[in-house]
Amino acid sequence: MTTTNVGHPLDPLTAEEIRAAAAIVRAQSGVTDRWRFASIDLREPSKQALATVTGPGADEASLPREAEVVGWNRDDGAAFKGVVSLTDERVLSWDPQPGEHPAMTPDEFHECDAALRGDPRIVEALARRGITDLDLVLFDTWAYGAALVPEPYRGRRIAWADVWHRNSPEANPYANMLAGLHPIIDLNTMELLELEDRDPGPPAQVMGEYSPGLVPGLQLRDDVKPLDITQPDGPSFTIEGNHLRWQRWSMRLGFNYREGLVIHTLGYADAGRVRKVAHRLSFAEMVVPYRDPTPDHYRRTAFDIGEWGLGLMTTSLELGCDCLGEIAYLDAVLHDSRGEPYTVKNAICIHEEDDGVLWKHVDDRTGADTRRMRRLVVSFHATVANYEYLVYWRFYPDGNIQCEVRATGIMVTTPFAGGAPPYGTVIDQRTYAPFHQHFIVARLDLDVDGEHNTVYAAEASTLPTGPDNPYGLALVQRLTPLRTEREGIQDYDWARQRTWKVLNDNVANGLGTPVGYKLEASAAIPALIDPDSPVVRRARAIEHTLWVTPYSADERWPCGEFPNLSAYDSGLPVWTARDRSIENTDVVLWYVFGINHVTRPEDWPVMPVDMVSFWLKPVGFFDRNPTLDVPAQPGHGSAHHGSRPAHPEQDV
Ligand SMILES: [Cu+2]
Repeated sequence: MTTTNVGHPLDPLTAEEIRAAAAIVRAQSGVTDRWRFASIDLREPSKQALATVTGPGADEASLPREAEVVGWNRDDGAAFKGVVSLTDERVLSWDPQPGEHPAMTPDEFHECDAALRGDPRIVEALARRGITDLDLVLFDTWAYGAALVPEPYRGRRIAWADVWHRNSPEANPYANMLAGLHPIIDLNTMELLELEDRDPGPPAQVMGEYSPGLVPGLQLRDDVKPLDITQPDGPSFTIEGNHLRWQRWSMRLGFNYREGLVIHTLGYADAGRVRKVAHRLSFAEMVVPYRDPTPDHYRRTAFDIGEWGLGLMTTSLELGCDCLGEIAYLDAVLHDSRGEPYTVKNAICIHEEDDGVLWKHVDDRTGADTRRMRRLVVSFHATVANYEYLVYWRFYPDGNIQCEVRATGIMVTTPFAGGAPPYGTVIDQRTYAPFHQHFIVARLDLDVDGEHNTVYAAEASTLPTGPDNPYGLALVQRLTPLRTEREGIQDYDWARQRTWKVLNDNVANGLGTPVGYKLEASAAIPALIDPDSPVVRRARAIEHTLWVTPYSADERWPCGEFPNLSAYDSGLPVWTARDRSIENTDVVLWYVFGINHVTRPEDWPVMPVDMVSFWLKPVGFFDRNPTLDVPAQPGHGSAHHGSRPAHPEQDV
């Protein structure tokens, strides 16, 4: 599979471009070695600019390349954000961000670990717990919310850490939390400000190992035979640069430090013409509050995208992809806090899967007609310290899109003395795993057959029994247009089976009704948190299932651009307070879904994946089932005519 770079304006920054952007702000904006770069990322061209280069005959490489740069000075903590023209080698803007703390960087995580293990107060606290081999200790740094920062450190770039101890060099680093032991660190000076050191009680003897060699008495199953997928003629997709095509689908793949994978310019070819479905799909935030008020956990509220970056946490699938069949990979280019680029090999996986039956009917006279489903899967895996998020965007031949997240990895667990706390599940000897939630905010910039769309709440409604409905059977669907941002704030409603239709009222299908896609509200979870709690003040976005905003290039981060050490949510609640019109315009849907993780013994010591997903499905986008042209399996499945060739693939 060749992946030559064709230089499209939506391609992520190259290593050379990242290095150039850092050099330009150093030379022109007084950025010194005392600074860190939180992010150097492509400033994506506007929709209008893109439209000028994607038409027939347009030169796609002709748009100016720009980088968005965020950095701060470690000496005074002052943060700046700017735009750099890579084409003109010039800083276009460089603006102070007073009071803001850019996202945590992996460099700080590692430097923090190094600083802590060299601190005599830590060494002494560990020795008192009988731990003298510091190679067996892991310092796991977490970010703070502003309201929980101890008074003397307000305004500083601080973090707190857990300390973990493993039983042997190869053992699970997250098996034994040293409860009660929490350093508080200034990340700019790497100074240990405070060491919380409470008496943890006697240590618990847990079996926290999952690697077979470390699990006592484990017999591997011996009845698992090989299951191989062979694609002798290769996969059915093609990828040129970042442009991916499969059956009728086409899209561009992007990637950045924060969202990880981005799906750009998604279209479906229908009768030889590419019909737009979405301009851009990504995850814009993930909020993980632990629901345990005890001293070890009360400040554990991770913003895995805004504080840490799902892109930065993305792991190379060289390390284990476990997709079967013919796979293509794309690398990702990121950078460290000095602005030095590095490559994550095989960051994005592209492959095709069999998925059972697509459609079927058995006719008395003519027998069975069956077509098999396949799906194109574009995925990436992020390891956020102890936890893994596996993200799969799946595209189906019938126009369906499924976004699935699998949560796995190792739960945070803590030993307890006395009775088990009610805020978690006991999973091992005197050890519990606190309840927590994973809220993911998907940013869905749908453009169904064009930019002018309206979102409708669609609800099932029963009619009263009466002369027209004598048996009480009548069920109708009510569509309510969401006309303003305030109306666009929606909650899932099981009793009414609420879904949301994104219709283009300006384009009719062959039946005379508007073309559309619907968002099926699966995996929606309620916030279940006091609205006045500090984490909700920082993440108002999680209080509702859906938000709808008119497209604005600068509105990208639902909990604010800088959630690290934030006090309030400066994203969705602030934008939507303007109550702008969202009718027949370019709308963006912000869908909040996730896992209310009531921990189980079976999730320990490594969690079998928990899967949640939502779907986008065509509703009247096509006039009928668009997959009648899917060929039967050779030698199977079409009782009428055997296996006929499909329509020749339209080149789009
Ligand atoms: Cu969980």
